[in-house]
Amino acid sequence: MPQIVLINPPIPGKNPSLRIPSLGLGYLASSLRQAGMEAAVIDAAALGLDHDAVARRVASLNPDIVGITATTPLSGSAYQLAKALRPHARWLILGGAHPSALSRRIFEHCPELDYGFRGEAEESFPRFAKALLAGERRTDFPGLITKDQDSPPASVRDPDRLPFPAWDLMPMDRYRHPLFPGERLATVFSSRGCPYQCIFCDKTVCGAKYRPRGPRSVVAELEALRSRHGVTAFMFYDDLFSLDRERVIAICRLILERGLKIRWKCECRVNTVDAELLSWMKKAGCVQVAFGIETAHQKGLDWLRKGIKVGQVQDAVAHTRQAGIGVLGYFILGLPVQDYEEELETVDFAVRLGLDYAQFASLSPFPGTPLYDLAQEKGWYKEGPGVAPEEYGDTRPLLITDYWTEARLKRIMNQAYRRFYLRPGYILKTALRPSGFLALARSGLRLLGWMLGRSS
Ligand code: B12
Ligand code: SF4
Repeated sequence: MPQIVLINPPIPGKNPSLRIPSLGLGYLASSLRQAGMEAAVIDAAALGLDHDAVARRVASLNPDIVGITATTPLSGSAYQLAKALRPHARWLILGGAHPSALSRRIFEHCPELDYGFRGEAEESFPRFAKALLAGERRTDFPGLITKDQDSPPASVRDPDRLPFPAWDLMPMDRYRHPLFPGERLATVFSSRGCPYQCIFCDKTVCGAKYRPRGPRSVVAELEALRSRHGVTAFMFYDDLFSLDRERVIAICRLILERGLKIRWKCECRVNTVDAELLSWMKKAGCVQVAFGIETAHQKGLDWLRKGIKVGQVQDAVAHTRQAGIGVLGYFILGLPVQDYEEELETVDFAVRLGLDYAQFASLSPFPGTPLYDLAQEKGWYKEGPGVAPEEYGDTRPLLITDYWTEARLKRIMNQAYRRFYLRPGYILKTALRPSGFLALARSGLRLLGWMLGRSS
């Protein structure tokens, strides 16, 4: 019987199109195991379990410690789970982006919790868990928060020293992503931290210090996932995968040298890619790069402290397309320095760039970000149901100004998705892709449902 059960909480609103492994729980489970403890993982989101079903599983496992992970959008679900699990665990602990940002305030929202953890917990949490199980009552562990003790977030100095995530404890057959239909997939962190300072970014878990892993270790992890778990599709979710271009080229070279037949996607900043790097990435199996483009306007980019120029966006997208790699653009709408017309220009910019996919999000002041402090100061902060399609849960923070009311935000989000996805040229292009028609039909139906059901 495991002493410790780690849980990714249920996602309210059934059957999301993405099911992504909780890499943090995989890392924690392998670190606990390395420290000589037995752990189990219940990925309720991936398994489609509700809170009662998780409670029943936990009761049957009878662990001493239950650890729950939570981002802010899933904090409501995590708190509900903590309540349901209270009778079944000696100690209930919350970790992840939400407690990392909120610190001791989690206990106001959820008094059922015994402890919280801030930051990267692979080194500190196993030491704490061992002490708890041994009956010690020490609290001097980096990142540990108690009802009367705060702590700065814990950090892992050298991520290469960590054991690979415990994939054998995760439901690998449940994960899916529309980019890789029918393939087994995994997420990978090949570096941690990012030195940039985008105003909307929560860096309370991984921080500003860039800590790359060595190419050999990264490719060994890919190989292990391929050979032991049949994974052929990988998603690099590093904060800033392409900060060091030589390192990325070295990873690509190794993938090619080892003859690893895989497909992968990654997230890059537009100012860190060039034609040569992208051609290496393509050769090594990269099928999609996601860029945080955010807006079409330089004044908006500057206000977001994005540290990029509009011209860099155009170059990066053009080079990526020339390399034969698909491009996903992330955009933010509802900037206080831009009006409705200007946001529509952002949508038109997304169309002109020739992106394969675009994701539009409303500007959200997540706790732990500089934007959160600004929103509090200006009275712009509001918690509410999300205003975009496919948003899970209901705890998304919104930035509401006199101009950007919820109704106006909903209208721009609705129009953005319709304008980008429901144009004939896009529909034709997507329908002609292999498996494109099916994907299009699915996303079209979802979009239609959202527009009929939720638009104002
Ligand atoms: C992959 C990813 C996703 C994936 C899936 C998330 C998943 N299942 O893990 C997808 C694409 C679905 C996604 C979506 C969104 N995401 Co996201 N995502 C990420 C990303 C890039 C990587 C997550 C990861 O694997 N991290 C690596 C591991 C090692 O870190 P970790 O999971 O946090 O776990 C560590 C610690 O937190 C801690 N820990 C975690 N759990 C526990 C539990 C216990 C008991 C303990 C002790 C410790 C502990 O220890 C772990 C090991 O060090 C992060 C950025 C980042 N740097 O983490 C953003 C991030 C988590 N996402 C974020 C956001 C805002 C979103 C969206 C709202 C974006 C949007 N479209 O608007 C949605 C909402 C998703 C949702 N419902 O929660 C924010 C969250 C901010 C916040 N305060 O909640 C982040 C931090 C990005 C950022 N820098 O602002 N995301
Ligand atoms: S959004 Fe990306 S580039 Fe900006 S600070 Fe966050 S991780 Fe770094």
